[in-house]
Formats: sequence, structure tokens, C-alpha cells
Amino acid sequence: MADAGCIFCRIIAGEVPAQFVIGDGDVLAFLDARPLFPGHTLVVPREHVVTLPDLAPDRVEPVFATVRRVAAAVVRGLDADGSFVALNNVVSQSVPHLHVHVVPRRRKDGLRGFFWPRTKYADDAEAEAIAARVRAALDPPEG
Ligand code: DGP
Repeated sequence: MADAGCIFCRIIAGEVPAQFVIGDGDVLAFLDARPLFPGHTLVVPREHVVTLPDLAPDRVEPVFATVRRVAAAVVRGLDADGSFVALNNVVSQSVPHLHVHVVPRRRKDGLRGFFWPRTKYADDAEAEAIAARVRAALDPPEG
């Protein structure tokens, strides 16, 4: 179902122009209008879902198979050295329609780890306690 107020639904419907890399099917890809580098592509499901946990389990493979395909194409097509693949869920997500960024990367392109400030665990016990909380929340559970 499309959401009439969603800019990506409007792009998918052809109401707002975009440069499509993949313009047909259940999963589409078009150029980001404010690219980190030329060729920065957004992979989006046609269906309006907001975050990755909202995506039905049987839709995950088609979305990420397309991400894989586009990640190869930006390298091959643009003579890049590699790619960066990222997906914001709610925080830093400026468009509430699931989209996976596929950014062509070149060595020394200046992106420098995406400006992520890194932290540390106080010790192994703290790291294990955090892992245990995430493990306990897995749905379905592990094992
Ligand atoms: P994020 O911040 O992760 O939600 O990324 C949203 C991206 O969407 C951002 O990099 C810019 C891009 N974007 C926003 N509006 C438009 C638009 O109207 N057209 C296109 N092609 N990209 C857009």
C-alpha cells in the first residue's frame, strides 16, 4: 500500500521525478538527491514500510538481493573500489519509507568511517551483559 504523503511512494508512483537504476518490480532503486558521492543509490521496497523490523520476513530477501546487485553495479559501473551499505531506522531516518543506502567508495575518498564516535565496554562482563539483553529479545529466540 502506498502512503500518499510519502515522498518515496510518490517517486515510485512516478509523480515525483528521480533517476532510476531499477524502475520496475517490487524493489526499486534510484539515485539519492543529496549524494555522498555520485552514484549513491537508495534501494526501496515498493510497499510502504517504515523500518527494517516492519518489513515482512518474506520481503527481506528480495530487498537485500537487490542491495547486493546494486552494490556490485556501483563498483563495476563507476569504477569504484568498494561500497558502503547503510540503513537508518527511526534515528537519523529523514524519510519514513525503508531505504538502503548503497554508496560507491574509493580509497582516500574522505568519508573516514562515516564520523561515528566509538565507545568502549568497561570490561568483558559489561559486554556480556549487553549481549545477553539483546539475545533475550531475539524473536524468534535463538537455539
Ligand atoms: P536518511 O537520512 O537515511 O533517511 O536518507 C534519506 C535520503 O533520501 C537522503 O540521503 C536524501 C534522500 N532524499 C530525500 N528526499 C529525496 C527526494 O525527493 N528524491 C531523492 N531522489 N532522494 C531524496
